Amino acid sequence: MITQQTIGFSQQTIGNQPVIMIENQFANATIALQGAHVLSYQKRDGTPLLWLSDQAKMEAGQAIRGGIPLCFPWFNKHPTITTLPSHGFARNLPWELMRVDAHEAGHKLVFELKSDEQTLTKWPYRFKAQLVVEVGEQLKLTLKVTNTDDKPFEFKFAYHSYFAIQDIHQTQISGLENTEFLDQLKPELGDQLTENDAIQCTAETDRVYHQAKGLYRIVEAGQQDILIQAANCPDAVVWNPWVEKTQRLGDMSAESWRSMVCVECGVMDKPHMLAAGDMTWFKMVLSN
Ligand code: TA6
Repeated sequence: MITQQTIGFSQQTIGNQPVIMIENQFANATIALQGAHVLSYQKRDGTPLLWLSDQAKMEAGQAIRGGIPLCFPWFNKHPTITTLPSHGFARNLPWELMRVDAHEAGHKLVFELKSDEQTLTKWPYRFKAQLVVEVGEQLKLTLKVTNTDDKPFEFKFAYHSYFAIQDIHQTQISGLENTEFLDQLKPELGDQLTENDAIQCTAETDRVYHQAKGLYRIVEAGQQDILIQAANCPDAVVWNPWVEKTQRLGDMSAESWRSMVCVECGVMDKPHMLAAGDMTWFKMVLSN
């Protein structure tokens, strides 16, 4: 039940985007209704967990650069229809806020997106997607996908998380050592590349890891580690656009690649098959 009386919950707008502001004894968070998109999370006496571009477009229907975009029901380009938006349509559509509950561990919000005539023209399957966001000592996201159609479908998704760092040159990502990956910048090398050291970005980095372990750490000298737990997400992506791609993107300031890194979790390699009437879920827990 959504009532303004729910302590620590308020509705505002940023640019032209309606957002939910959460403030409790553990942390503050901001979530845009479009895409059920977590824009910010910061623990009391902590530092911002997520990076949000100072040039993010806050306009209805436009992808927001930063926070945790939810890519669904495909990842990267649509497999066959090039005119469709990259990373699916879920992040560009308004989700419905179904519930906000305040309890001893923080706030729990339930957002919902259901198929309709518009989505069916882009993806011919009936579905219900729910994103449960828990704002407490940790930030927890659980995506639940239900196949409400009478036929099976395959989907991909990503928690496309942009993390706030001080300096990419001082940052390493551990947890993906010896895990096979596809370098999206050199696809000709195939998807069985591996490295046995922690990742240090020294140029544009765009890697899709499969059969990943679901426990990753962003480590930067002098900063609190960022811990990413996503046990039932089979794949991971590490992305930093570096100089040239940043200039091409149009919603990132020139030097901002230095203070962000994406470590994404989800189903980005082989699609997940969901039988008619079935439901599946994927949980990610973030902390810093
Ligand atoms: O997850 C990495 C990636 O697929 C990159 O290739 C880059 O395209 C990035 O996502 C951002 O995509 P977007 O559509 O949000 O600009």
